[in-house]
Formats: sequence, C-alpha cells, structure tokens
Amino acid sequence: MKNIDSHSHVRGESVFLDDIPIVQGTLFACVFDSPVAHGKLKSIDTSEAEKSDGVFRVITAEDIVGENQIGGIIPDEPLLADGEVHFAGMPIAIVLAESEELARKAAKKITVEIEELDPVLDPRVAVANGDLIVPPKKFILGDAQTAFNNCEHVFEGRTETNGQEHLYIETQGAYAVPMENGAIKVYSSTQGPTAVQRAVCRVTGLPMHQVEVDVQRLGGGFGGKEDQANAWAAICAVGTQLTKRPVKYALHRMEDMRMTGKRHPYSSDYKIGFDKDLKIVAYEATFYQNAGASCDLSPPVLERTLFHCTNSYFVPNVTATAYCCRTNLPPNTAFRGFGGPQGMFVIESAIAHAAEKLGVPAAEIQRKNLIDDGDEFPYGQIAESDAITSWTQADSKYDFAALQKEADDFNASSKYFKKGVAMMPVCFGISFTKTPMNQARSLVHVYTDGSVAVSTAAVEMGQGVNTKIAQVTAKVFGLPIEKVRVNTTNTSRIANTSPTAASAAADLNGKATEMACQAIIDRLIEVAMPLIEAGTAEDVTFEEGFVHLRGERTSLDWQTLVMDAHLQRVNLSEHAHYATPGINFDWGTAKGHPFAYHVYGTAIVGVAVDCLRGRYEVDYVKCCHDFGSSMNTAVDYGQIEGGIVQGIGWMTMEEVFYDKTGKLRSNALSTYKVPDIYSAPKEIAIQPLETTRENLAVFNSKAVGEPPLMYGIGAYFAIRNAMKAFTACSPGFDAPFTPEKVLMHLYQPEEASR
Ligand code: MTE
Ligand code: LUZ
Ligand code: MOS
Repeated sequence: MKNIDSHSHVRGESVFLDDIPIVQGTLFACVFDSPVAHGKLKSIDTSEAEKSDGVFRVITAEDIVGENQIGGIIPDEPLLADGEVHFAGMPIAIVLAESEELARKAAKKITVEIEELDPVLDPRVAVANGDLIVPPKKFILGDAQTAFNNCEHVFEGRTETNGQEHLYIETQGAYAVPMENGAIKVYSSTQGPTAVQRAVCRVTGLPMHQVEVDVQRLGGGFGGKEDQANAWAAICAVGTQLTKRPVKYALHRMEDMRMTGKRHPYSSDYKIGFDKDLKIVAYEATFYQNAGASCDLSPPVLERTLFHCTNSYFVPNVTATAYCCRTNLPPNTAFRGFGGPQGMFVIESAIAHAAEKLGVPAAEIQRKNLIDDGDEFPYGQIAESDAITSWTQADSKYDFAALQKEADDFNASSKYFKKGVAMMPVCFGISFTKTPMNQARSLVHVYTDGSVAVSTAAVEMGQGVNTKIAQVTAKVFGLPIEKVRVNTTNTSRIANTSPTAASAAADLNGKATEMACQAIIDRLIEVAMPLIEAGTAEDVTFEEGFVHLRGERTSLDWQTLVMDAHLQRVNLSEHAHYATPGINFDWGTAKGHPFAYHVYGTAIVGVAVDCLRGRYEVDYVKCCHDFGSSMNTAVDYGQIEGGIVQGIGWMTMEEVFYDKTGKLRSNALSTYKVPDIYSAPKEIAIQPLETTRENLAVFNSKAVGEPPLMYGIGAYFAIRNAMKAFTACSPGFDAPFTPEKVLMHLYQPEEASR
C-alpha cells in the first residue's frame, strides 16, 4: 500500500504550517536574536523598530505575562534573554508587524548593548569549570578495572563526533489564534503537541484547557521538533495574548539554522581490553556531551548514549561515564538516534583501533563479540538477540569475504582510487527510556454512513505513521483504507501525549488504535449476532466491508450494521489507552528492563576513495534489517533508505562549524552540505531479517524510524579502510570524514589531526 499522503504531496496540496489560510488581522512575528555567544545584556533599544513601517508592537522579556521560561526538564531556558545571553542566536525580542517583510525589516533596527564574556565551546572545558547541567551518569557491569589487569591486549584512544543540522524541509514555525474567553489555539510544526501546550501555558499563565494545539503534519522533524518547536509556539502565543490578534511565525532557513540546536557533538575517551581469543573482556568509555546553553533534552540523550555504548556486542565488564556539559552553543537536542549513534561510534572506533594494531580484520573482532540470547546489557536487560542472526544472514546473502576480495583486487590494480569495506552491526532499544512516556491514546469514531475517523497522539512527519494508523484501523474493521480518515493531532481530542519520537509512534498509537477499534467491533458483534443468526461471537468476523459468519461472507454489510447499531443506541466511538507492559528502569541502580524490544541489523558498506582529491563515493550499503513483519514495505524501505543516507551525511560531509566566537559559520545551504542524490549510495540493498520471535510491536511490525541511521557509521570505517589501502596511514576517529580531512590524512596527517 502506498503512503496515504502520496497523492496530495506530489500535487502540492498537502497542508503544512505555512499553508494554513491566514485569519484576518494576523500579525507576523520576527525574532531579534543575540549577535554574540555569551555576555551581559546591558540594554535593548527597540525605539527605531517600533517606529518602523507596519510595526504593531515589540515584545521583550519584561512583557511576558506568565513565566519567562520554557525549560522542560530543568528551568534553565528563558524564552527571551533577560540580563544575559548564552548563545549566538538566543531570542531577545519579538517584533510583530503587518507582514513578514515588515517584521524582518524592523527587527534589524533593534540594537543592544552587550558586555561580552568569553564563550565556552568545548565540553571538556565545561567539565573542568564544573559546569555540568546534571550530575554525571554511569553504567557499570562487572568490574572493568580488575578485568583490564588480566587482558592480553588493551587499547586507549579518543574520538570526536560532530553535530548535525536537522534540515527538515519545513522550517520551524507556529500560528496562534485568539479564541473566546482568552483561550488560544496554536497551530504548530511540532513532534510534541503536549510539550507545546505546556510551554504556551507557562509563558502565558493560562491553564492547559485554555490552550488547544493542532498539528496537521510536519515537513520533517528528525527530533528537531521534539522539544524545539516550543519556543516559536510560545512566541506566537505571547504575541496573541498581548495583542488579542493572531500571530504567525514561520522561520526563514537561516533563522532556523542559527537559532535552533542540533545533534549533540561528543568528545569521548575509550579503553578496550581483549583476551587472547579477541573476546572483549573490558570496556571503559567516558562521554563528554556538548549540550549547549541549556538543558533541553540533553540528559535523556546522554542516557541513550550509555544505553547503546556497547552497540551489538556483549562485554562482561563495562564502566561508562557520561557528562552533560553546558557550553555557549544553541541548546542541542534530539536527533534521530538520540545519542545512540554517538555511543556506537566510540566502540566501533575502539574495535577499529584494536584491529589495526593487531593486524586482524575489524569484522573478525566484531563477529566474535556479538551479543547472544541471555547475555546482559550494561543496564541489566537480558538480550533476546538477533545480532548473530542478522550478521549471518547479511553475510550469507551478500558475502562479506567476496566483497572484501573484490575491493582488494580492485586496489591491487588501481593506483589512486581505492575501495574500502566495513561491517556495521546495529542494536537499538525501542521504548522511551523514561518509562512513563511509553503511553498513548486513540480516539475512534465510526459515523453512521460507515466511514471512520481516528485521532491519536502520533504526528505525521513524513515517516508514514498516519498510513500505519489507517492500516491498523482498516484491518481491525475489515474495511478498505478509503473508509478511514486520520485526523490532525490535537490536544483537545488526545490529551497528555508523548512526543512522536523514539521510533515508537506507530507501536504506541497503533496499539491504542487497535484496542479502540476492537472495543467497537466487540459491540458491533453483539448487534450482528441475531441478524446473521450466529451462535457465538467467535464465529463473527469483519472482512472487505461485510460481516462474515464462520469465514463465509453474509449479506450484512458494514454500513447497514453500523446504522442498525446506532438506532439501537450502541456507542460507535471509543477512546483507548495503551501503556507498554513489562518495562521499567531504576536510575538508583542504573538497572532495569527499559526496552519493549531491540531492533537488530547488520550492514555491509562499500566505498571508493579518490586518493588524489580526497573525494569519495559510497558504492553500496547492503543490510539485513529486522523490521518484524512489515505492515507497509514501501514506508519501511523508505525509512531505512532515508536513515542510511542521513547517517552517512553525519559521518562524512555534514560539518556544523562554529567559529571561535561561537558563531555558526555553516549557517546556510551554501556552507552546509547534506547528501544529495549524487552522494547517496549507488546501491542500497535491504534484506528483511527472518525471525519468528514474538515482540511487543503493533501487528509484529517493528519500529523502523531510527535504527537504520546507524548503518551510516559503517561509511566512516569503510573510508578509513580504503585510505589505508593507499598509504600506511592511521587516521584518528574524528567524524565527519570530510573530503578535506581525508586528503589531509593521506598527505599531511599531523595537520589533519590538529
Ligand atoms: N522520517 C521522515 N520522513 N521524517 C522525519 O522527520 N523522523 C525520524 C524517523 N523518520 C523522521 C522520519 C525520527 S527522529 C523518529 S523518532 C521517527 O521517524 C518517529 O516516527 P515513528 O515513531 O513513527 O517511527
Ligand atoms: N526521546 C525521548 C527519544 O524523550 N526519549 C527517548 O528515549 C528517545 N529515544 C529516541 C528518540 N527520542
Ligand atoms: Mo526522534 S530523535 O525520536 O524524534
């Protein structure tokens, strides 16, 4: 089945925030943001802006009616700067004008007096200064200290991974509209409608029932709108509260890139110890997370780094420590993988380091250490592992040895072009690591004409969740998909939602939808039984729009039955609640069973490096991936392909660059390179993992949103292997591997490592 949005997308008819028809009297907002990364805000002069054409009002921190605060986990994030600025791009004032252009023109006329302070940009410096956002977090399994003493080989090193710009095609934005009695309706491009509702309530002082948040769809989120859509909605709502007029703000690309946080850069130390058979006996890792100027989602991101610090491997002795470091960058935030990729890169680097020193292929070490059934993760959950199965199936389908030989043969006869291959296993836990977030609700209405409308907490952001929700509904009711409409995500219909994140939206909201539909079906069976003379409820099923009796179609169709039920005053609506069973985590002991299940997979990545120019191409990514039994292969293959390309971008060409003053230099698409069609792998092959394991996924169709991104990590190591075929180099582990960096490592390694 196609994605239900395909038709309206290709015709340009799908509605995004900026397509919502404008209400009369709408004002347009533009933010004036801090030109410097750190300083004391001495004064703000808005007088010229206020006199500017079409300006209705300028708002600063002191005008805010409620609390000037949007920090969700820790109250450390003012909506508008008050007394100090903490990052270049921090909002200081809001201009409201009759048009977008006039608002932007006026914002340029605001001036500020700032006494500059030295910005801290390096997370290790923040630790030295004692500037942590939360206390350090630690996972311990066994006794790594003692185990290192008994190791045959021990290797230590340092890695860096850089940030990543989300580059959703639709920029951040919101539209607030005044309703009667002081209520506000907010349209927002957010993954978290309830998070937006809370932020709006906080800054306006309104109770939650006075604020309705509505989301039609997003032109991409990728984690960037899990928390960071809040500010723009709060800005519009503050404007509406103060002016009684609708206020809209859709950010320009450069405003978005400058003012919003990105994937967290990490600097990390590792120490890895092996026995004589190359089994990993001990692993120690220390992660320095560059959180930016305020907390945002940094602590849970940091936690997921710890959860995934051993990736798909079993290590009996682990000590992993993580620091959440405050710096003067924009607050960094959720990004597909949510800290997991950063953790996995470090152990993959440690293994590559060991392989190089020991003169064995990395794949041999990787294969030997894959986690098996019954092994314990550092956080106490016992593995039901498909790590070995996915490795074996990838290898038997694509033949790693043959691909390696093909590269070796090519390299033997090619002077300047060199090929490299790497294996990349992935293990990703499914569930929000914060157990209470694993809940969702679904509201299903069957109308008297037999058509159905569903509302859930899930936000459609291109990942196809609405298609899956519609499929669940159609499947339980035995109806064609055209009978089902998925409504906007709205806090008045579905309250207290978790954000659409953690790859769990289809699972959580799909399960709730299945439950709601089943409750309605149970009532409809009662109505149908006398009509078709059924003896027991089990004999009645619903397929193809008809009631079936013991598998045979009857003459009773869905629409007639629904109308009959309505006339008998049977409830045709249901609101169901689903909470993932069996999960828990205790931060006191740092042990528990946080994940409903894990998603496993293994990819083989092949690249070709042009060793004269430092350029490279990804020839192929061939993976065996576990998506259970896919509900929608078109959607799921799209998710895998998109995730892989996004992961490769992070590892290779995407370079977030802040200068020494903390200003973003890669602040537009001319200076920030994301993968295009030419840099996507020439081939992506996907082999569904064959497994019969039971799981908690909806209709056994496993979460697919985030795990494939981490196959992209393989590109880093494949490039590194190709470079080693050209010259005896030993590049460090400092992602992204931009063409410049590749070239420097081939010819001036000391310069490159600086
Ligand atoms: N796919 C598209 N097209 N656009 C997106 O913004 N976000 C990713 C992933 N795939 C995203 C996407 C992220 S970060 C997550 S957590 C999941 O989708 C969320 O959706 P799901 O829970 O329905 O998988
Ligand atoms: N968001 C979140 C996430 O709040 N908690 C999580 O565990 C998570 N995991 C992945 C992506 N987003
Ligand atoms: Mo995704 S990082 O969980 O929004």
